[in-house]
Amino acid sequence: MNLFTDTIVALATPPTKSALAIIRLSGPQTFEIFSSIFSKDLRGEKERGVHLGTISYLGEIIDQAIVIQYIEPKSFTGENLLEIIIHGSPLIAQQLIEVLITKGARSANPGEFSSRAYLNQKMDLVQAEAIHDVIQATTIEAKRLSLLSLTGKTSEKLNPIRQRIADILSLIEVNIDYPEYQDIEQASKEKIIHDCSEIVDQLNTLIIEGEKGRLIKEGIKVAIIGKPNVGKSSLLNALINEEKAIVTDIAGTTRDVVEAELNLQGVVLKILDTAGIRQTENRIEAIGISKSIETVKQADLVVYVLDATQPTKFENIELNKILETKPVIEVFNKSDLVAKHEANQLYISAKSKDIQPLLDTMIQNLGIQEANYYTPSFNNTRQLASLKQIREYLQKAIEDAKQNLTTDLLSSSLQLAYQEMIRLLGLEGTMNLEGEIFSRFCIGK
Ligand SMILES: Nc1nc2c(ncn2[C@@H]2O[C@H](COP(=O)(O)OP(=O)(O)O)[C@@H](O)[C@H]2O)c(=O)[nH]1
Ligand SMILES: [Mg+2]
Repeated sequence: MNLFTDTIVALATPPTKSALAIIRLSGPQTFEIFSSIFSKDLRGEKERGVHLGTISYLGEIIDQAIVIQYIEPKSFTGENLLEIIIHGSPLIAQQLIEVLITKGARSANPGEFSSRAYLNQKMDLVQAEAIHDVIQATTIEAKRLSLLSLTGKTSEKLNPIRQRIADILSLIEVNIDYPEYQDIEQASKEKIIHDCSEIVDQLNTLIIEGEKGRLIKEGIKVAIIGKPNVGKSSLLNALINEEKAIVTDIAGTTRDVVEAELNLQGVVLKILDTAGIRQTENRIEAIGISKSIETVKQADLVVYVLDATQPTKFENIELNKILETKPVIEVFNKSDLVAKHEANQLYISAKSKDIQPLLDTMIQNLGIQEANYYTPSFNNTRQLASLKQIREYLQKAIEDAKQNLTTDLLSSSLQLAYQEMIRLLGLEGTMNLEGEIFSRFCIGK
């Protein structure tokens, strides 16, 4: 079953001094290569096991090691695989890898163990992508979502949809290929419209869940903007509870964008404090202001700070245009200085760190519910683009059915939807439409 004829080796742990290090060796010659330098012959083993022994080469002991032996196909890569646990010295690791290469292994490329796992069908593409995400996650919530994908829970969510598309397609195929079988339900256009619409609804849900998952996984950029001296830098400091940005009563103090990170209920917010917007003759300040505008362009969410004692907005045509395209939260700062609060306005005092109303609004704005932290979701750009593509094919099928076009045409849109679903999971080589359709009908000859 194995696709690869070469055996690869790599250090699986960081190349620094530590208690232990792990070297992975995978491929058809794994046991042969390793047994030639190990005190125990692992070639005849039939079961997964752990072995303690000595590794030596040309009369020199390299290290004492514990070796976990995995026998194909029951391993991460689906191949014969060893995880060699040695003492955590970069020198030993280097020496051992060199000897393994001398003995016939090849240095693995980045991600090659995972790609072998995928190509040997130990996991689909969504699972393979999640390995990287699990390692990269900086919050428990992001890690949890990635683990759901890694264990296949996300991929499973496509099964019912895929089967339904195949159901509709088989119905159409049967009607095209075997018109004489009267007892088989006629694939009426109404039924196609009805079923496809239901699938589109399910896809909509998956897409919304995926977008939320993406926020949890990747975080969002929040730009704090406003006129000079309204308290933007004070707000950044209050948000992260640290005196990171310089706060003064001199307008025009902040000139470069100041960044800080905040974990807001599991979502990483990258907060960007910007230079206040106003007309200025000062060249350095002017550069700061154009940087503010660039920052707003990149932001996913904008917090527009106004001074509650004189809540006037800045005039900047370019920036105002950009703001029309962004979610903006308007907030009145320095609430401690005003007695009267306008209705329906958000009041905070950055100076006294009284900013809870803003935090609540930000959470609302993200639209993330408790359930999103536990819902498996297709949450990277590739996966979301693929879901949207599937939805587009189905919408096309619905449109064509409504216009009473031929079932051939509907069939081709649905087939494209099905293929895209397989592409999303990266299962092009293993799954095919014909197999799925014709396995469900027993039509005789
Ligand atoms: N009373 C009061 N003063 C504030 C508040 N927030 C900021 N300030 C003051 O307003 C001035 C400008 O603050 P700063 O954060 O530098 O404003 P920025 O120019 O918008 O970044 C400073 O003197 C702050 O102490 C607030 O909530 N209440
Ligand atoms: Mg400032």
